[in-house]
Amino acid sequence: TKMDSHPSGGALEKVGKSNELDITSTSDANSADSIPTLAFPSISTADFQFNLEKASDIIVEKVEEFISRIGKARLVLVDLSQGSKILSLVKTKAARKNIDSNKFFTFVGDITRLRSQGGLHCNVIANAANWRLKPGGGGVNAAIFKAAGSALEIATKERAVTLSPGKSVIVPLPSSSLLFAREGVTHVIHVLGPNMNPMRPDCLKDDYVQGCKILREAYSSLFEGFVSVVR
Ligand code: AR6
Repeated sequence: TKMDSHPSGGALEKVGKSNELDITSTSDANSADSIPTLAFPSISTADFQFNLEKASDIIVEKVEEFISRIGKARLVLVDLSQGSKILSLVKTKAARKNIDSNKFFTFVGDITRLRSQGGLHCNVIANAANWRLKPGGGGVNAAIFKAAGSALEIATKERAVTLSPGKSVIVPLPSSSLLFAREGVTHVIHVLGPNMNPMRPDCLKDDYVQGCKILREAYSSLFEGFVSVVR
């Protein structure tokens, strides 16, 4: 496993064998821009306090399950910091399973600034949402609603008013949204993961049998949604 510094400043962490094609090479920059790409945060592992070892197993398992169904498209797990524990766990486990690092990799950056700051165009981004599908609350949800502006709130309300754990909803982003204009994001997929935080609604206490089942459902629903967008 190696880590490359991305031409545009972001850090691209590659998973897989080191002799694989380097997708960061500048000659690929234009063609790479048109590859349908889903950027997603690690669902439930910050505010919702889901165990990182278990979550990383589920992410890699679900990526492996869906990777053959996404054609030329790519899946990218994103987190804010270079020291992200979930990124390093997933990177190691994906490499161990020989998952194609051109189709799945990890990336350090703000999910609302992937193209403008990281040089990585992702036409679809996932949100770790809350059950009310409302802005705020911190984490990636607050960042995405803030960056997208009221256009996302309005478009979300047209699709759904609440979300159950393990489910997702695809929201086409109006071109009036800054996330569309600046980042080239055409769809936001809201996902509600299992909550293990006693301070938040629907806490599962320490029930990881239920928790893992719901997290698997959440990723299946997210990746199915992405497949339906790119098809
Ligand atoms: N860009 C990329 N990754 C991010 C960003 C960002 N801007 N912000 C956070 N992360 P969390 P959850 C990472 O807490 O655990 C909200 O209040 C973060 O480091 O956003 O599913 C909602 O309203 C972590 O790896 O989501 C819900 O109530 C991952 O995103 C609740 O939090 C998910 O962290 C959902 O909690």
